[in-house]
Amino acid sequence: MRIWWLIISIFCFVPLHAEDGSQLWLRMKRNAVPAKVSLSKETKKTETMEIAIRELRDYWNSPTAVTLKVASDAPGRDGFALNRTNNGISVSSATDRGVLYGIYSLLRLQQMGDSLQVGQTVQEVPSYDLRILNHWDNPNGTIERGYAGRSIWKWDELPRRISPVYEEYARANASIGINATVLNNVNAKPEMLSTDMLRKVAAIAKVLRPYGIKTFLSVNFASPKVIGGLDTADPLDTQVQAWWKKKVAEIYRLIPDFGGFLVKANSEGQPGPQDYGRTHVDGANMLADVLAPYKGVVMWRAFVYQASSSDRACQAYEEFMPFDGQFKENVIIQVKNGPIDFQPREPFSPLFGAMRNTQVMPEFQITQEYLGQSIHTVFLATMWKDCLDSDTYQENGLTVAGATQRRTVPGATTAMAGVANIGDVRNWTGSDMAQSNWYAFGRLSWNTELPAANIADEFLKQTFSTDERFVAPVSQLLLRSWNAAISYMMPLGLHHIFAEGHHYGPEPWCNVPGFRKDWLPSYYHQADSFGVGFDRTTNGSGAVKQYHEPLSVLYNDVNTCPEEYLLWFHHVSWDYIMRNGQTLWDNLCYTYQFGVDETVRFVKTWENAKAYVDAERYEKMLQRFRRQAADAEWWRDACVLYFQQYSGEPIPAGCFTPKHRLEDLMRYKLRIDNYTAAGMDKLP
Ligand code: BDP
Repeated sequence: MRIWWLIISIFCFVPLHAEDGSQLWLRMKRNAVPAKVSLSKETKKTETMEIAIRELRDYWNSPTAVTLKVASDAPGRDGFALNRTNNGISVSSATDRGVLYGIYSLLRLQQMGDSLQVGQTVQEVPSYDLRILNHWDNPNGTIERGYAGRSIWKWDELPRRISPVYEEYARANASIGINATVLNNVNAKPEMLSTDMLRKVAAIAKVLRPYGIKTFLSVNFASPKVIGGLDTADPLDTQVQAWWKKKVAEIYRLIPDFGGFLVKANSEGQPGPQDYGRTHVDGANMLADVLAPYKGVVMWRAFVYQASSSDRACQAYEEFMPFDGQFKENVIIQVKNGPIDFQPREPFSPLFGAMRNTQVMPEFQITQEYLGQSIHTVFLATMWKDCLDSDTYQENGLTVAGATQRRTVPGATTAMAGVANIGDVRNWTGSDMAQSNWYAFGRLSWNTELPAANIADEFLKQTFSTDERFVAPVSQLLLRSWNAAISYMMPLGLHHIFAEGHHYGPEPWCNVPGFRKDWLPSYYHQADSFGVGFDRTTNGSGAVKQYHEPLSVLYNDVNTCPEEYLLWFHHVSWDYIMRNGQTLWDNLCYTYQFGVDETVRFVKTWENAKAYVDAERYEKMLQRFRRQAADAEWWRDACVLYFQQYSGEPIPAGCFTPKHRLEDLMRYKLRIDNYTAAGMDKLP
């Protein structure tokens, strides 16, 4: 009788745990008996230290005892040392935060099936001071370019109710070294700075703080006017300055360790200092002065372009280079990886390395606005490495990583930003595989030297399975996925031929009457009966001149320009002979088809991985891989058939037979809610 009762109660009260992806890469098995963890004598038990102790007690499965130690001679700047002797393992750092990163590193080793040997020491110091997420979340709960539900910040309930998700978020970030976050959209609403909102922000900051995460806000430059009641937001106006001073004092009363502001000014309709005849320097330095007494920083975005006659790719450089050396030392210029806008593939922005007397930080987009959103699997570590490892040639061997990691002045802050792909769906990122990009951003901002392959392995082993029969093929899939996406979307340097507005599918023909021309695909592809591509050589827009030699010369010459950037820098004739002997037209067709073939192989790889993945995540990802393969055909047909109108050439025999007709694709309009997982099968 009793036993039956027991069985029935277990059945009723223990939920049958469906795999919903909510645990991300943090899937350690909880100990039945707490692990042996102690603090060294002089180490204080701060809140952060309590987290470190709790994590180890609960999840460190080894009998080897661990001692945590904060000591001034241990690595600083969030760094740590792990050291194993006969007496056990010590985790030491100059700060409690460093110890926290140390214990997560130890737990990662355990999850990966690795261990520290006696006598072995591991020392790590992060590449950047700030490893920061940028949420493009709005106060009304929507997310600009968000594909994983609504915002995790529940402003309506705050500060009364603190969602448990905030702490899960903090923990996930700390486990991969992320130590800062901007809570709201760069297209910032002025009311974000109202006292009411700031109290809510303070409540979030309080949860994030013990996990070593600093809170930042995006601010609207017109705030003194819109919520301050002033009739101007001119940065040189003393009343405006006084308003910011008072506002910042209020923020620091509520959030003593507040990080600072992120500003998108005079870009895509946002207000800025130029509205008053002032410059980016005037605007950024005014805010920097106000934040300086509190050690706050200003991250001022270089993503600015106007509907002018000059090439959009040139504008950030033209705007910011003349100001080099004029920004205050707590200003960091935040530069997108490429000169245009998070396209599938761009050369690195020429501002990297060129601004020598200004602190510059790279901004990457984790959310896949231009890379299949939360449907396509595109592992971005490969793409970010490509940028970070680029040689700027500004100085001997100075890469983008090197240029952004060095300090222009001793007190300056170094940083790397990523536009988050996080929302309130159970698995955080919509696609279970898209978690890998959040993971990769954290790991790379911690250590830009980490190979993409290591990051893929780490992610897969912790999130899915350590079985090599799973890890080896799926890791290959991830590593090839960026190149595959470029191939079926925009090969050979093509860019910005997306559908208008949502940017999910292809629309190289897009023409919206009255639209600015630099918002239309034809501005970027320039297809005509001669050829295709944007002439940015010295005969064209001259963008090549913004690169240091030898790059400027290399990019300028069609014969030496790397083929992956060919149509970025050159307008090339359809019959131009590529390095493999094919004409440009044929090569374009074959590359699109290669992209499609890759996605078909990805479906196969995933099907073969079935035995190693739980049924829920397997099924959901399978749907996505299939959708990606169908979308790749959609992209291929749309682009090849559209360009064929100009080239007048046939698709090479045996390359592929289009699945769609151009006129059908041109009529098709994707409704924004059609491409959520539920509506995936409604696409062409
Ligand atoms: C573009 C996005 C737009 C952003 C903008 C930015 O389409 O939603 O506001 O970037 O970074 O790529 O400011």
